[in-house]
Amino acid sequence: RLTVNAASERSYIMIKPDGVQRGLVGDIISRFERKGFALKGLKLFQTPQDLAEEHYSELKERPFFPALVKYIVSGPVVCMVWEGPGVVASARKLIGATNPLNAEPGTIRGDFAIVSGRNVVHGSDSPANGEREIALWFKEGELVDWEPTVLPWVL
Ligand code: RTP
Ligand code: MG
Repeated sequence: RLTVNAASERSYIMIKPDGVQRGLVGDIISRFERKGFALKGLKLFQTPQDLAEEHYSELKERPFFPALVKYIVSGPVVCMVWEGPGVVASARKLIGATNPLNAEPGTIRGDFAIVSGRNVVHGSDSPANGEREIALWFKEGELVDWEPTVLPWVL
């Protein structure tokens, strides 16, 4: 089990295969960096079927579940852990609505996507799910325990 600093909050953010294929990795990472959150984990990863199914297990009865899993395993993803106060809800705002047609311009999905089935990025929907997903996608030792020295200028 990965350790957590009780004072901090973490979110699992993932650039989905379409985001990688379309060359949006740098832009997406840049948005979280500029906001001021701290990057604690980062890797390019080919998702196995069972991990994709486990990640979205809450949706397994939904009609789109098979297509969703097929989408997530269709190419490499970028797995990230971002940390900071309120990062889970804030990341969801930066990402925008699930259906990109409802996502505001200025959000990632609002700027880059059209349909829910190709919505470029994932963000945890609660701090508890954030920790669940981090434990699912990262092994012990893959996360780096560091504090950015810029923090006094942000927090
Ligand atoms: P995510 O988990 O990927 O961050 O997305 P979310 O919270 O905004 O939406 P969620 O309800 O968790 O759904 C997970 C992903 O399933 C696909 N989806 N397709 N065709 C559809 O109606 C539909 N609904 C959801 C999307 O890729 C969504 O991000
Ligand atoms: Mg979700």
